[in-house]
Amino acid sequence: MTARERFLADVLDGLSSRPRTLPCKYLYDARGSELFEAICETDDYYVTRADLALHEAHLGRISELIGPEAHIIEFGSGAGIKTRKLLAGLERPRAYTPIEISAAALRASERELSAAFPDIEIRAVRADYTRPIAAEDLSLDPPARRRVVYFPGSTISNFEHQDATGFLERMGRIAGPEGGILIGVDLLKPVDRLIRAYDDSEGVTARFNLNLLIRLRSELNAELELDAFAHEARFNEPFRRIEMHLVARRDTAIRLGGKEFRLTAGESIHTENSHKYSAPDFKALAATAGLRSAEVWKDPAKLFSMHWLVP
Ligand code: AVI
Repeated sequence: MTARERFLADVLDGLSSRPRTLPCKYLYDARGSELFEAICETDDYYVTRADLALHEAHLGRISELIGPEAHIIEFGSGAGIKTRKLLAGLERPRAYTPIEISAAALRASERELSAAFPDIEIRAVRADYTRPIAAEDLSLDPPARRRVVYFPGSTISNFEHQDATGFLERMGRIAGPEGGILIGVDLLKPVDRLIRAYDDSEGVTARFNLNLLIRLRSELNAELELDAFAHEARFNEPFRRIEMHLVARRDTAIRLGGKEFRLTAGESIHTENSHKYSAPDFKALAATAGLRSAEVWKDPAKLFSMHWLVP
């Protein structure tokens, strides 16, 4: 199956189901990734700034825990400022492996980090980190003293609990018995603050969400009226998560792949979940994956957390 066929099959599947859904991974084409970066710059989306402030506040202790000559394996491209801070703050890191599906992002990360850290072996792996990674892609000869899986930014929030457990288990296997996982997790907080972060006043998150419909038109030849949909951020109390929806402003239809999907006014297409965890909630989730949260840090404003998970 080609990537386009997979995309079409997933969209047909999601639009046929009730409630209607679209997988959040399709939010991140080149334009979507640009818009996500713009979201991180908005005043309302506090996550990225809080994550950075956390790194600044606790890097000394993080470095002490990780110790010298570690192999840092990042799930994601890692050219960002947090990775640089981490690598600069560690004691003689042995190697750094970014795992990233986008060849362009991976090349940029490899180029920039090799220039910034000439003494660290940079071993980029082009792969979808949500799927199993070949063991030989991660092995070093001789092996590093310890492996650390690094996953900042709270992307774990976008996984359903069951998938998050499976993903954490896989990270645990990669880190191994001597290793650890350094993972960013956005904290539960008052709903109005969360809604503002996912429906920012500049409208960037709205454009990010609506970009998914633009993709359906340009890549799958869908017929739809873009102005018939509005971005909405909702807090789902029982699931403790922010949900992004595309809500029909009026009765409308989407036609694609020989099918017609009729939406009545107010009906929504659910496009993303972002789960929010208190520190004990995330500890409990990690425990379901056989991992112990040995230390938790928060940024000075207590908006964001990072856990050090060990087997
Ligand atoms: C990538 N991820 C951690 C973001 C989040 O906060 O859940 C995605 C996002 N969606 C809308 N705004 C940000």
